[in-house]
Amino acid sequence: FDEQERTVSVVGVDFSGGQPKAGVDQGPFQMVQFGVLDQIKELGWKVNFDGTFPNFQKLVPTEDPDIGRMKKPRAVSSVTRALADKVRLAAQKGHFALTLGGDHSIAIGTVSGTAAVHKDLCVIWVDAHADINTVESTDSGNLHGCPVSFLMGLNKPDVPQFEWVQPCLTPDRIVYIGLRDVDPAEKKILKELGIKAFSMHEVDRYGIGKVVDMALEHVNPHNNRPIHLSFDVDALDPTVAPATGTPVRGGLTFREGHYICEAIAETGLLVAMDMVEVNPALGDDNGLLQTVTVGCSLVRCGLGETLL
Ligand code: HAR
Ligand code: MN
Ligand code: MN
Ligand code: MN
Repeated sequence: FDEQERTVSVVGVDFSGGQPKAGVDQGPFQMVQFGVLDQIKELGWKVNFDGTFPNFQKLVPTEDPDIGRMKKPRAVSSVTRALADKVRLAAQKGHFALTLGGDHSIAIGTVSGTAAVHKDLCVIWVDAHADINTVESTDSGNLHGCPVSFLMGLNKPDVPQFEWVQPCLTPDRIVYIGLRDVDPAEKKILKELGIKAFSMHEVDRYGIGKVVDMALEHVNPHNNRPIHLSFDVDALDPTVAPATGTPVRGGLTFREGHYICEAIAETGLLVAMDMVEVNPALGDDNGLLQTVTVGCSLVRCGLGETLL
């Protein structure tokens, strides 16, 4: 990014329809209230924030019965479609696209938006979960467990509500870090497509430094692809980020999470970041503060905050 381009477009997605727990739609308010926008400005970025809430809630239809196993398909579709447009416009201006969620179904929109502009995009998905269930394989029907299948075009025939989604990700251009709760059907998909994943087992074995090196080497072998970092706060251990809808024990430490963001920022190739699944309604006040704080500091690291 040159001087003029150091602008972040921040989109707050007040949306929870990709999963059943209320409150995750308040994640963006909380992070903004905690001061994330000023913190980003202090790092030297210009901040472009459309703070008119409700931003996306107003797109949620009142009637949205299940289609097959899918829950709230119309809501997820219309919100992610509008979000994709916003993110695409930001990327077209050369801005860094920062999206504050919201549940992880919104990545259907964010990755679609950046991929429409950055043709050679690769994605680093930091999560306890693989979020690659298809509309057939999902047990829960919660679409936050499915975004990657839409982005890769794995749902055939096309689900009419999501026909607008252009398959924009190939198996070699996504890599996971932090997995520890992957459904059997998802394991099968990952294996069959040869998708690279560094689970917590690999983080233990190699250490986070080596894991991030290997992840980048896999997804960006020539260091020339723009990177989209989709960070689900539940990748962190629940002791570090308790206020989230589907916490899983044995996650990334505070430093491991931050190291991932720092090292990716250091490549100079990061063009977009999602911070999702911060749910202020879950847990006690301390857990809430802890989770919102860590969400904001991960964002700052992604935007180049360094220790020294
Ligand atoms: N794999 C399970 C499902 O499909 C759980 C998915 C999700 N939770 C998340 N996504 N927070 O990362 O329902
Ligand atoms: Mn997720
Ligand atoms: Mn998750
Ligand atoms: Mn399609």
